[in-house]
Amino acid sequence: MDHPLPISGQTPADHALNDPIARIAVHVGDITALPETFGVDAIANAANESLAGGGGVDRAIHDAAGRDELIAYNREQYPAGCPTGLVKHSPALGLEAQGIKHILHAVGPVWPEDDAQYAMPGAPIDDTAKLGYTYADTLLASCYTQLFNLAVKYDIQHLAIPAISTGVYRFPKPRAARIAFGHAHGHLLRNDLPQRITFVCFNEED
Ligand code: AR6
Repeated sequence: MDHPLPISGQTPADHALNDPIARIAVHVGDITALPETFGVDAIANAANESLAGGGGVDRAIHDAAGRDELIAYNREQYPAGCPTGLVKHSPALGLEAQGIKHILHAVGPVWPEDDAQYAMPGAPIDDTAKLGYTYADTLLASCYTQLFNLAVKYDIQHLAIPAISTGVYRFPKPRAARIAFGHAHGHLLRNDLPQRITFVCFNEED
């Protein structure tokens, strides 16, 4: 069956190669220690608005890239930090030894606890809300849109992404996965870059 939205100018062979589902992978492991055979040239970070480091995957990435240098770079480039839902770029610094050139620092939303201002009027303020009916859904979706747009801007071939917001920010994991995969699929349908996306899960539950 023909693809509904083929990338312009591609041959049937290109078309098969560019099948969006075939360009998405899941890997269980540490995003700072990916096998070099993957050819990952950029990783996303689950950062906070300060861009000054934190715990979880943010800590692992700072440790691997060089904590002081990465904090100094982000402080100089982004003195106001990064608002929730947006993404900022840095070089990979110490991770360049692994072939990684870019870090995309995404600030995901904190999953709201019982606060009506975070849901559409009338929607439940919990994981039973339909997808898109909490503002946290929109903010997480915005992170993914920005990540993929930056992948195009920086000519990123293979982007690895952790499970943004699903750790200390408590975003329900299945809900976050639907947003992540939906946006990845939608982007790949229309774009050559990144050629591949690997969702890196720290454990089987992720
Ligand atoms: N590689 C891949 N995934 C990881 C790794 C790793 N090395 N370590 C943790 N994870 P979290 P958030 C997974 O809490 O929820 C930080 O302090 C983890 O299992 O790192 O977006 C920031 O500075 C989980 O599935 O990020 C912010 O303040 C996922 O990464 C805040 O936490 C995200 O968990 C951001 O919270």
